[in-house]
Amino acid sequence: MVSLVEAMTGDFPARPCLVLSNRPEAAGLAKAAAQGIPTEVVDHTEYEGDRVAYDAALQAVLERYAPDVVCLAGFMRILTPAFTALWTGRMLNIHPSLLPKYKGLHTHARALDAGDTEHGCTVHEVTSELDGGPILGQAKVAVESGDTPETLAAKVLPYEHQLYPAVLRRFVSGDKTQVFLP
Ligand code: NHR
Repeated sequence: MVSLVEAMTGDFPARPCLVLSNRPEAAGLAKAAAQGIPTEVVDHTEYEGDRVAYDAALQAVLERYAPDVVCLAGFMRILTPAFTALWTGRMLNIHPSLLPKYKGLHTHARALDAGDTEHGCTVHEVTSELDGGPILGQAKVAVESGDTPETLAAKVLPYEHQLYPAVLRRFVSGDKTQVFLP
């Protein structure tokens, strides 16, 4: 999130209008506020597992800020099909694997367990299919002997910070061709 916000200056064809979290304690909220960006929280624990009601509350907040594009960045609540349908073609996510490999959680451990020699991250459009929307960009890293889920996560993270702004820049310019890094 911070990498996206920091990229959105000068000739970047977008500006941040809101940082929204499901967790009141999320560190990103204070970081966004420090940059002068409005913040909101919609706390999923107040919805007792009612995902439809939760997503309706998210939508109500988003409508007040009227973003053109929503970027998920570490947002860990599965979104309902009714909600994703409202944002088709306008919502992106960054996922820590080379999709279509390892949709869902614990991606670094799964890449290691599979003996993969390369791993990375993917920016994709969000659809009702979890981590299954159109791929907009990927960055690859080599898996080395001795890597653990933690070292692999630390290797992928800087690429996430590079890839997401690069994809967003292209995407908001109307260009959906894929970005590949390095
Ligand atoms: N929602 C839809 N409909 N489609 C996608 O592609 C989505 C999505 C919501 C989040 C991010 C994704 C990731 O980058 C994302 C993509 C959370 C889970 C998950 O299992 C899975 C994938 C992603 C994010 N969430 C659990 C849940 O019950 C909670 C897990 C937790 O709190 O740690 O929502 O990986």
